Amino acid sequence: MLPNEPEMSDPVYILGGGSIGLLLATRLAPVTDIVLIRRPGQHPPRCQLTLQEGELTRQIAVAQVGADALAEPARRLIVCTKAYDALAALRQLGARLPADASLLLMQNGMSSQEEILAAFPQAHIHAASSTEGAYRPAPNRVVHAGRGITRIGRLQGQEQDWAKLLCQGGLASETVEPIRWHLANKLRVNALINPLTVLHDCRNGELLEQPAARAAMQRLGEEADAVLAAAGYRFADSAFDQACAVAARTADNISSMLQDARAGRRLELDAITGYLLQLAERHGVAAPTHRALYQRLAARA
Ligand code: KPL
Repeated sequence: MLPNEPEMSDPVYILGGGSIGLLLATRLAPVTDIVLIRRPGQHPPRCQLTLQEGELTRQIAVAQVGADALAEPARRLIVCTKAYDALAALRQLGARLPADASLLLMQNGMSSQEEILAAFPQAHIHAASSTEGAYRPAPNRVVHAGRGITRIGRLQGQEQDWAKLLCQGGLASETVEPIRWHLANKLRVNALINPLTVLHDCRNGELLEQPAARAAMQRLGEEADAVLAAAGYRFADSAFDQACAVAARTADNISSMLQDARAGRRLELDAITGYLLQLAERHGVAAPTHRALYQRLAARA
């Protein structure tokens, strides 16, 4: 083992107590030592979390600490904040985040991963693209609404078997290569579905039924195909076909962006549409429909 390499006996810290943070905390606590890092402030040393899946409900006790009160270095850390909070939340850990920590990034979109790679050049960084469906109806309660798969791959540093850990916790997970392709594949789906569900205030499946929404999805798809192809990504299907398939499969879902909009939270617009627009600019490809949608939703926020 290298001098500061994390040991499997190091606790796994989970940064962020949103739906994915609570899902991972409740699934992993029975198989490893977990510490949930909450917002700065006073928190009792343990919390009782409730995990609900269908009719089944389980109570799981998990250690917790405020981000400003961490006593030990977080050598293995799963980052579960919103994309726009991820870098600031990591910086807030200060000296409690060793330079060579092992990080697993769970964020949507593709912008926060790039920022974190640049800010922590010595860290061992993996990213995940997950299709698990979860929501948090109360601060200590998570509903595992839809089983999915979490694909994990290395972005920088040494390989770590995060997928094995998730599998031990009962979550389907696999190691993939290259993870950037999987992130881009999810990005194109999110860029076609999520902002439109906010604009039309509708469930994913309704996008397929409303002619105006479907036509917008098609235009967004053509632009996304051109941008991602210019950036070097190759896919067997079009963004439109892929997004239609996902919208049909998740027809009853309220997209994560619409959930944020309804709860009055900031939208992950920069990480998704904003990132696609950055790529478009970098490669000189026009993406007027994405730009108009970005401007409309940014103004609304
Ligand atoms: O990832 C999603 C999201 O809501 O963010 C989709 C795939 C659109 C499912 O709702």
